[in-house]
Amino acid sequence: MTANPSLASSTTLLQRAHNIRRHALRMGQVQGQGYVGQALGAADLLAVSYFHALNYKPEDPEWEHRDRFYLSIGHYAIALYAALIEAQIIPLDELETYGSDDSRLPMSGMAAYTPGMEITGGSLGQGLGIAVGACLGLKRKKSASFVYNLLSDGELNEGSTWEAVMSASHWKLDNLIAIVDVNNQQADGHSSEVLAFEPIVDRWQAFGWFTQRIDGNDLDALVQAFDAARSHPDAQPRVIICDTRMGKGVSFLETREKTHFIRVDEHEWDLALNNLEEGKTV
Ligand SMILES: Cc1ncc(C[n+]2csc(CCOP(=O)(O)OP(=O)(O)O)c2C)c(N)n1
Ligand SMILES: [Mg+2]
Repeated sequence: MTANPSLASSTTLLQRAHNIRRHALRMGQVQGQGYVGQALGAADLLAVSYFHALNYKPEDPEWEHRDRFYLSIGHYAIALYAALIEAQIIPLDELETYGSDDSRLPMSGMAAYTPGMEITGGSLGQGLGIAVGACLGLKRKKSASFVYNLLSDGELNEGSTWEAVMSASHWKLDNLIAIVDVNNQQADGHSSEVLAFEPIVDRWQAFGWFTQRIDGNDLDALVQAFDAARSHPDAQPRVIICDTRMGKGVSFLETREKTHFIRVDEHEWDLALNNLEEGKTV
């Protein structure tokens, strides 16, 4: 069931995810560079967040009763802008300003600049702690809103993340849904080699979280996991660990070795957009 019935439309989640990827590639093309691999990898979980799970009003991004989507990882801003554009919280033509002076879409996410960008990211490992505080506040207000926090596998290296993980179960925050994008990449190489994060499910469970692990590029699995996270009956926080593929949807980016920050030759952006269209299954 869609949390926000007003957003239910004939546009499928597959189409939404495809559009999110296209918007991200176009923004990458505008700047000639960017964290595009992450946006392509996270497009499916963003489509399910914004077109299945979250309750919000596109015309009123600060609506008090909205579900919050907190992006810990400021460098994933391009991914969130693409989703906010698809959700009509940001006008489509604004993507042409991405990363330029005076744009509302800076390369790192800034809450003060962008409608729908709830927190300022950048310093990794802060988002989940902010989400814990927000969940406590919402509970005091007897709000029915959920807080979603998208964090990266690189953020599992941060002690502050685990402090927040522990606090969330102490406070029985059943209004908190963490989504971990496990792309096994970070700036210095493969996440599992920089600092091993397995057994990731056992670890979150041991901290008292309702834990699911899925293929984060499988829309059906995402829908089921988001539904289960929302409806889970016990008074505990929820986490959805999503294994995703960097560059998903563009074959030559999927197989590229170093994808943390992508620079591609000018003509390759069109190739990437064409490749995305060719692989379209809707
Ligand atoms: C506290 C902190 N330490 C270091 C950095 C520098 N930094 C920026 S992105 C990044 C990689 C983080 O891993 P992840 O988010 O998993 O990378 P991705 O999947 O996007 O490649 C690092 C170390 C930072 N922003 N904040
Ligand atoms: Mg990563």
